[in-house]
Amino acid sequence: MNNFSYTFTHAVTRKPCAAVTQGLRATDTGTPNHERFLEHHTDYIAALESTGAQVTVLDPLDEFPDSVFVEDAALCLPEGAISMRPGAPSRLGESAVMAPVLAGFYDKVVPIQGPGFIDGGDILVTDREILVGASSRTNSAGVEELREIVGQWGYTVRELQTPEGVLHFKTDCSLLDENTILSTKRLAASGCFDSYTVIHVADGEEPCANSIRFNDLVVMPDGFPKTEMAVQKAGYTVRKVGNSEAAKLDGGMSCLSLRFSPPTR
Ligand code: CIR
Repeated sequence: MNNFSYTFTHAVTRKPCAAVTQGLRATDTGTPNHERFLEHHTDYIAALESTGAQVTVLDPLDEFPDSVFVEDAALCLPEGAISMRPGAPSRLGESAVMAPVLAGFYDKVVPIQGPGFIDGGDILVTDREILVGASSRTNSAGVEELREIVGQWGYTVRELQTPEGVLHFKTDCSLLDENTILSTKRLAASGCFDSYTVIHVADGEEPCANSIRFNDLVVMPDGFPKTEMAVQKAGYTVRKVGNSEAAKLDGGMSCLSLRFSPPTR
């Protein structure tokens, strides 16, 4: 396996803290149940570990209610890690907590210094480019700073628009392999994936667009049978994980981990 955008030796996760009940949400559909969230989180870690990856599980961090959503604090590439600058004021400090963890794996952890903002959830890395959706959390200044950093490593960054009312770019899409993207129809309609093969999420099943390809598995939230069948039919092995509690906070499968293969040193 050598496709860096979906084969990984490592993942970092953080257990949901008790204060996760206070996490950010666009619409209040109920308070997440902490116990159930922990159960789902344990299942999620087991799914990642079942592929042979080494999964780091960080302690809960009550000072940051949304800290279970580790993806937003960093971007991990083979060349180095980049510490993000999250656009929600209550989450800004999460990257400073994540950076030393990543320094355990990487020689280089480069910070986005601002004034722009950028969340990891708005970044989709494929084998040929890095797509970033401007959103309520990510602005063009943040994208530009990312472009400067990863440009030195040979990456091309394409700035796109996250659909109105959608939290993050990857709320609506996932990479399934180097050429295939699972996407909501509303996002794919913008033409942003025209050079890729697109599998559309079934109507009414939009929340499962936030899935992840992790080694041999596509990890999907439970409860979206039509899309699950379409993904299976396309030849992928699907592993379902409960996501009812994270979904109350607009979170899905990608948000719960940083996935990477650190350089050997
Ligand atoms: C937030 O609003 O920031 C959290 N409640 C959810 C973050 C989800 N993260 C992601 O999509 N990468």
